[in-house]
Amino acid sequence: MPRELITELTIQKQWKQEDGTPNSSRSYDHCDHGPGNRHHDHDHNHDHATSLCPVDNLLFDRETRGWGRPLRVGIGGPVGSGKTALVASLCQQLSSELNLAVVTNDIYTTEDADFLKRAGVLEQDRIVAVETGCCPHTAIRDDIAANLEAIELLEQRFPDLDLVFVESGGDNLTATFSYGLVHVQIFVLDVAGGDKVPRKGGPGVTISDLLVINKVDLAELVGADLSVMMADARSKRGDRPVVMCSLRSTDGGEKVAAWVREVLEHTAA
Ligand SMILES: Nc1nc2c(ncn2[C@@H]2O[C@H](COP(=O)(O)OP(=O)(O)OP(=O)(O)O)[C@@H](O)[C@H]2O)c(=O)[nH]1
Ligand SMILES: [Mg+2]
Repeated sequence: MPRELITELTIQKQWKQEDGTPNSSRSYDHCDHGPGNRHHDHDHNHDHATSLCPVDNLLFDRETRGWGRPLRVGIGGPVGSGKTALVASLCQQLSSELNLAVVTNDIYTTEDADFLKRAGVLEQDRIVAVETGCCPHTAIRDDIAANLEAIELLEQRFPDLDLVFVESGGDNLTATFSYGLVHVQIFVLDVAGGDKVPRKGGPGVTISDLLVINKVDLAELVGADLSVMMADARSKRGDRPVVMCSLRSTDGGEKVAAWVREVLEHTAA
């Protein structure tokens, strides 16, 4: 499998200066594609995951709401796609540099919070479970009170929190977070669900701030064509970023962690 496919992150660079004009002089970690340039309109082979995040593409309305802290990052996606594995990976990578907490959502249990506590990814009282008792999307989009209470509890316990991950219960392609609950949202798909899934669309696929296509290690086993998945994801998402990974490998979530760092950096108050 070409390594480029596994690590590729497409990012639109539309940074603007204070007068609203594109900031073409801004320096990037490596390649600046420039405003409006589509990824791969050029002939070179590199990893885009450390490019600056496209803050201007984020859908959260910062003009009226402001970013505030802690930054709240929603993680949604179908059942079993790897949301908890991603939360675990992000906590392991970021906890030495950031003050973190996690809210998990399960319908009838505290399974995912228990898993994260057993795995020791954070101190136990930094992980709070919400038992939704209802469809997962209801608790992250329509009636977000229980999740807001969980975040408030964590903010009281840890007044200097930098970031809270909110993991949705496993749902379907219609699930999205309310922007009253999170600032940015990541949607996680599973290669084993079939290479058709990105082209089925839905708001998680099309407008999440970052689309993660996980379990690339299973592609051959399930006959999934990763290039089809990437092409379909791009065509659904335009220039919104997509990353492919396997959270089975220890460095599987690195690109997502890099994206989170960049969002944090560029949403600083
Ligand atoms: N092969 C493989 N397995 C993975 C990968 N990521 C996660 N898994 C496994 O997939 C299963 C489901 O992962 P979870 O992280 O629990 O998925 P989830 O999306 O949180 O599941 P729900 O919260 O129940 O919707 C677990 O057995 C993980 O170990 C991956 O990249 N490759
Ligand atoms: Mg989970």
